[in-house]
This record gives sequence, C-alpha cells and structure tokens, in this order.
Amino acid sequence: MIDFHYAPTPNGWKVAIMLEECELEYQTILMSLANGDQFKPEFLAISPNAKMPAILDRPRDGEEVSVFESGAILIYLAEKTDRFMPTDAKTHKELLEWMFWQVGNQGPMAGQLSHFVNYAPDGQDYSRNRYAGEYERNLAVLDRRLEERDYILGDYSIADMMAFPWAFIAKPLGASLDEFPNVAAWRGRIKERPAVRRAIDLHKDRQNRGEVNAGNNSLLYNQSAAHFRDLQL
Ligand SMILES: N[C@@H](CCC(=O)N[C@@H](CS)C(=O)NCC(=O)O)C(=O)O
Repeated sequence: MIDFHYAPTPNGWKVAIMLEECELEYQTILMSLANGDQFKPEFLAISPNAKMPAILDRPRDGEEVSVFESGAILIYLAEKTDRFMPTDAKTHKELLEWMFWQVGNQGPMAGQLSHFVNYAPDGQDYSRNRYAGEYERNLAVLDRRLEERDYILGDYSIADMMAFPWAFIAKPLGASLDEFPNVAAWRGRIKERPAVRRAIDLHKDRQNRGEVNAGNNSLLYNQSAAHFRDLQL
C-alpha cells in the first residue's frame, strides 16, 4: 500500500496519473495547504521541503520507503513497476534531460505564473509578464520537441506525466496553445487517457462540495516563507 500525500494541484496530478496508470494500490491523504498541513512534523519527516506531493510506500514484505519531489516519486514508481521508463541508454539519458527540464524550468515558471495570475495583488505587471514569458518559452521548447513525435520520448512515459499537468491548465494561466499546435495535440492525446481522467478527477466530488482546499493563496506563500525564517532563527 502506498500513502499518497496529495492536494489537487498540477504537481499532485503528476503522481496521481502515475499511480492510476500503473493501477498501484494506494490511499490518498488529502492535504489542506491553506491550513498548513505541509508543516506538520509527521509530513516534514517524509517531505523536508514542506511541499506535496510525497509518498510513503509500505510494501507487505519490505521496508517502508518515503519519497518527496514529484520527479523522484515518478522515477521511484517507474523503477518499482518497470513501466513508463525507457531502458536503452540513449532514451534514458533523454528521460533525465526532460525530467530535469520540467522540475527546473516549466514547473517553477508555471508555479510562479499561477501565483501572479491567481493571488498576487494588482500592479505586479513586471513579475507577471516575466513568468508569462518564461511559461510560453517553455511551451515553445516542448512544441519543438514534439514536432516529430507523439510523446516527449516517442512513447508515452513519465516525462509526459511530468509536463502534462502544467500544460493542461494553460488557459487558466492566461496562455493560448494556438501558437503551439504540437503541444495542443499532445495535451489532447494525454487528456483522453482513462487513467489521466481518473487522476484529475481524484476527490472532485469533495472539491465540488467545497471540502477540499488546495489553498495556494498569497497568505499561504507568506506563511511558508515565515515558517522557514522561524526555523532558521
Ligand atoms: N518541485 C516540487 C514542487 C512541489 C510544490 O510546489 N508543491 C506545492 C503545491 S503545487 C506545495 O506543496 N506548496 C505548499 C507551500 O508552498 O507551502 C515537486 O515537483 O514536487
């Protein structure tokens, strides 16, 4: 059984998609980021950066393993199941390149853009434009990569699961995919996968009833910074 510490955000969806694709046995531990679940000692014990997603794998016949950072989690699950990860040396090298591209480029730029689109006070045009430009630059990088392929590595893999969620929400982030037809087609292909639909819909009933608060508001971000300042004192 895998404990999946989760809130319904793009970073959470990456892991939800892989768990659903592999039909692994898991239970979600739904987090309220706005209420500070990420700072609870039991969560920090498995995710020291105080961010979800994180997992605790509790195999019947082995030792418990905790993993934080979405990319590390997907690689761990791909190695555990032997699925969605290429084994030949050249494509494996490309997998690492695109995983690192996602966590070092697309993810942080999209996350910051989301903050400025959704939560920052008005009058932050420089920052918002900076992140919008970087988000679109990353869409352009992905679009070029998809010119002659259906998926980032040719076959569907964890590289696609990493990059899909932030492209999935391009419109709410204020970006159009019209200029990125390869990304638009790739997004459409992935969106129709049953496992992806199940992952995105995880706890949707509870979200609709207002019981789930992913809660990335500006208060949360300020709390987060303050929490770490306190820890350093
Ligand atoms: N690089 C991390 C990013 C994770 C991340 O930013 N998680 C956000 C939600 S999408 C979070 O837990 N935020 C809580 C906070 O900032 O206090 C990953 O890919 O796992």
